[in-house]
Amino acid sequence: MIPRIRGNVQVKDDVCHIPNPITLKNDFSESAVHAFSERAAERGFRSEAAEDGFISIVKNLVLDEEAYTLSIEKEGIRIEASGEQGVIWALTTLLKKIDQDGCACAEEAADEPRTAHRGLHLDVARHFFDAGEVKRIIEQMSLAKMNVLHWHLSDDQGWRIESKRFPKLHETSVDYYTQEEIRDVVAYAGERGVEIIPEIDMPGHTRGILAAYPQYSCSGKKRGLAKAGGVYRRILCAGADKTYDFLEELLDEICPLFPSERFHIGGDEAPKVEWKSCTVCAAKMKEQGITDYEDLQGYFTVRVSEILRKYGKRPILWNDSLESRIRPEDMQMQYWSVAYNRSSAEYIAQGGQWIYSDMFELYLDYPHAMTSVKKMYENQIDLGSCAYNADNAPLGYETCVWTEQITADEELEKRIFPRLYVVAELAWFGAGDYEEFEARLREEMKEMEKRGIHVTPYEDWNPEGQKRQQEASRFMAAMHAKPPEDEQEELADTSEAGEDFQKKLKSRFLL
Ligand code: TNX
Repeated sequence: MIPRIRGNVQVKDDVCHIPNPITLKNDFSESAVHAFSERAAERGFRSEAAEDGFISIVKNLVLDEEAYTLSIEKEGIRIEASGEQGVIWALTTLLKKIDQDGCACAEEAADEPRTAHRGLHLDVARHFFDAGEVKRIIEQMSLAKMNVLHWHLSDDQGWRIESKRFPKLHETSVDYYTQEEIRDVVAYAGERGVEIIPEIDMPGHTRGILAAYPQYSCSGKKRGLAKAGGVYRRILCAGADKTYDFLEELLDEICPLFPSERFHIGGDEAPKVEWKSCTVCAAKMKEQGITDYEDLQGYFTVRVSEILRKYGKRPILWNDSLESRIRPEDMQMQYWSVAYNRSSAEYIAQGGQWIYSDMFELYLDYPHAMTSVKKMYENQIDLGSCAYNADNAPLGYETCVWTEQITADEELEKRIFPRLYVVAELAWFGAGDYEEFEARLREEMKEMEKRGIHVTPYEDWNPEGQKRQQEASRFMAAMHAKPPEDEQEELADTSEAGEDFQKKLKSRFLL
């Protein structure tokens, strides 16, 4: 990412000026080259195909999917990769060189990432961010060679996908993406090496769905969208077969919008209060021989996963779901909360696939006072808290931005940048010396600001003393603020989140 290439960089000559127009000889990577042309144009460079192009792209099947080699000489540039993804990263490296000084130093490099999953989770349900803003963020991710955008598209405060079959979903939530916009964002991301994994969170965090179709809750009573953040009692009824019929029809419409082979179905923070007084849930448990409400969630998850499988997709689930022994076989787990440490450690030890997103390490909705640039870098994304086994490393890292308290594009970008680049650096290269990294990061953020992106100013990257204390307390107070009167009885009791969790919260965030 930040002007640095993994592998042996040898400066063989002085400089190589990139000509305008840039000519490319390219046998196999159409979409990577299409995106490159667009991005080069933004920098004032035309590009065209040519038999003896200044840049030649050559297939080399020996290389891994994301690896590439780049050889830069005065006379021309040669890229080798096994497929589109490697070409995208090679061309992205070249773009960065254009950004730095309009020319590239003559060098040879072999580059590849340490980890396969380098993600950003973006919550567009609590507050909505339009397709243009999502694309702006995707472009910055790609420039940092991040490769997954986990798009959190529904929650208690809103549903964000146009649905032709269930139009009340998007009509109730008002702000949403049309299907055409979604296809456009997905294609834009794909050309830039970013896989989009959609998330429809369920059975909890579903007031967005239930505000439009209350018949799929246990009580069937009509209630509006949530007006504040929190964990709500209202969730989908897991006992009723009509819930699954509805989800099947809905997923039949949504799955084809997203080419990814993965689909996130959430599973976090699903209080069982309503299930416990629902006769339909009780009947389903009896029918299935289930005696535990966590296992009813497991049953729900397995049924939804079976639907996904028809579309060639495997489910990803937040680690709360591991509280049930009933699980989809092909799942991947996303670790966010220390509260489910025991079941997570067991799952990991048994060889389950997982993605690391510990809230204390990787949440970008938390202010810099709680998760500073330096702390993120120096912790090197600490895996200690989930008792992971060295033989079973995570697929990679995903940093999350939740938006209960983020309302504007500018604020969103400042939360994400520069910290996304810390994660990108660690996920691609691994850690090194903080001072050296910080110097590069400062340069990179200057480039980013030139592109019109809002970034947290340097003096706020690592708040200390009183400034830190104030910023952290302000955030914690807002997070724990009571919702409006008429919403309070809807909230679930989360005071039993667990001692581990409370301890960690105190030690990390309260001074
Ligand atoms: C927990 S992370 C949540 C989200 C909140 C977030 C706030 C996760 C799976 N659930 O619903 O937005 O904390 O930081």
